[in-house]
Amino acid sequence: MLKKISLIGVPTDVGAGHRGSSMGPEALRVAGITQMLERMGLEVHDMGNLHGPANPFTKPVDGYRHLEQVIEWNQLAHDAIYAELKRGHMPIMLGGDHCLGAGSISAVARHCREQNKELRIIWLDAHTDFNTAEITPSGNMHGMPVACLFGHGPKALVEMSGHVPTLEAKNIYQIGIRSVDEGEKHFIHEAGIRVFDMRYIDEVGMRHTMEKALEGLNDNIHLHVSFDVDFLDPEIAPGVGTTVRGGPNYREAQLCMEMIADTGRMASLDIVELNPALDVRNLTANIAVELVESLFGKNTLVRP
Ligand code: 5AB
Ligand code: MN
Ligand code: MN
Ligand code: MN
Repeated sequence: MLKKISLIGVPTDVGAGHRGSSMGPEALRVAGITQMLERMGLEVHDMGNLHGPANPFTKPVDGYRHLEQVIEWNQLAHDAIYAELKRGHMPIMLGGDHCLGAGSISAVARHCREQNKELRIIWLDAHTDFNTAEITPSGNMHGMPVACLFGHGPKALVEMSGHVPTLEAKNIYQIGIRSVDEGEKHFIHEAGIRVFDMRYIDEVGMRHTMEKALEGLNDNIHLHVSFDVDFLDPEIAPGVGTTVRGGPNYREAQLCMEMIADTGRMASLDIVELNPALDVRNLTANIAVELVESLFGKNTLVRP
């Protein structure tokens, strides 16, 4: 694991239906993300927040809400993350809504291609985020980043990594899924994405699920975690715009993070969709920071 961390705040909610995830970066800082990482022995560079367009809060046009602003924020995130990877730092994107997954992951993919590395994405989310302008029920672009990475979406986002499509089915595992729109179902199936939904986790448990998702990792694989906070059950994480009942509980989420930590291979991370305007005393931000602590190996004991 890289020892130098760069925190990149991307304070926007242009891709979401609710206002407020733009306050996510600051809430994570208030919850002590920097101090926690330093306690874990890491060198932390807080790059501050990126500056982009305001949220016009207008209606969707041709299936996209705030397309222009979404593209601009994604380009900013892409450039910042790519620059940190290039200088050997591990970027942690503090979102911001999940439309930023397109910018972030396209930067990671571009870096991997240059380094001749394979990419594996662990997508932790209640949603598959595989909508397009044609099938979206909302026009909100935080429901579209995975489709963009698979080559379906606005040209500027689809082409951001310099290679279309940015991802193929072999590059991504989705975990915790429990809300998929009708149109997305067909599309996800067609794309062949491995989706470990809550039904699967109920049936076989988080341990087996993560064993599958992390199987076959080696030195040549860059592991990226895209952590949409609505992955968590809303009972423990109410501070998100799109809550869906029946997510992983505290211990299941911890186990998920601990098993990722055990691989020692996480090389970039997004923390997205935290909405402080909907939170209770910064509870969700605190839980997110605790889980990220586990992601960095807090509970990894030297076993006999
Ligand atoms: B999130 C929904 N599928 O497209 C849509 O939180 C919700 O980044 C998207 O996963 C949720 O509007 C996007 C209904
Ligand atoms: Mn998401
Ligand atoms: Mn989600
Ligand atoms: Mn959401």
